[in-house]
Amino acid sequence: MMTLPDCIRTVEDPSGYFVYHIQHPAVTAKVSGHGAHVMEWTPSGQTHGVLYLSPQAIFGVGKAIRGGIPICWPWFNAHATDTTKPMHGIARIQSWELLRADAQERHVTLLFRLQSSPETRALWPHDFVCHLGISLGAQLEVSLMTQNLGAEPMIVTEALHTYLSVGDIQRTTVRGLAEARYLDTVGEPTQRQQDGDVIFDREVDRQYVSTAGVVIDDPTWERKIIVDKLGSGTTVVWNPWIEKSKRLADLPDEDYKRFLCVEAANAGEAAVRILPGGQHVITTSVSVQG
Ligand code: TA6
Repeated sequence: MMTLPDCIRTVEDPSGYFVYHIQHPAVTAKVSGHGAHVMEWTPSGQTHGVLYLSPQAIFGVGKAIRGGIPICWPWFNAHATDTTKPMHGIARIQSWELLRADAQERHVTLLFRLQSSPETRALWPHDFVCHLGISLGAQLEVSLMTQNLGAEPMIVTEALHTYLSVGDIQRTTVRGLAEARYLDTVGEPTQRQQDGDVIFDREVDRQYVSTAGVVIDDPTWERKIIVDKLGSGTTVVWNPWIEKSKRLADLPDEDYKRFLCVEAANAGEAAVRILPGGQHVITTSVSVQG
């Protein structure tokens, strides 16, 4: 077992995987080795955690944790041809290896690795190595690097599926997507164009064609959350609203009011083609004002 900085405590979950509890002057956080999943992140000075984590999240082999930042890779949403394969790919339900953990004066960094195996090849016929770099401090930064170790090109869709905690979804707005084209996947998938800020008065499940950062305005908790990104051509915005929340066993019925997802992604026309020996990096950064 590698030596960890004093500010990181390892707790073994009953499901047998490790959760890293970080208690640092600049930040409090939890990261699970299952899925290399940032579950909680609270910069010092913030009353409310910035990431939403469902109190009914299921921790188990083959299960995705509801909340935090699930890593959706190497496909986003359902598999293109085989619906028996896991939703949102394999990365978020695999156990990742913690390679390094460092604590600096103002932040903590973790580096995880996932390598192809007979188990992953059974689901996705490619040889790869992925690294996930996480920097936690006043700002959160998550970078997913994919390297193609095989002899064939690989096509990847992906999302850093960030759940953000808000005081009241009905008073929350997302700024920075005005005029952007998007695929509305609520009901029959339909191409639309965004008019002004994104508001939440119904189920929202949209894949915006955008490389821009956005600002989430949360007047209830008097704070703004800034989500920026690199290597991402799609911004996914999701809130399940009332009916879908009731259908999700790992989400309290009323908790649609308490979060939204703003995801740095590559989906649809932004799918990434990685040549043999090539690599691709997608990064999301989150910071808070107020
Ligand atoms: O955030 C976009 C989305 O694809 C939604 O359609 C919804 O399914 C969400 O991801 C959550 O997916 P999950 O498999 O984690 O329940």
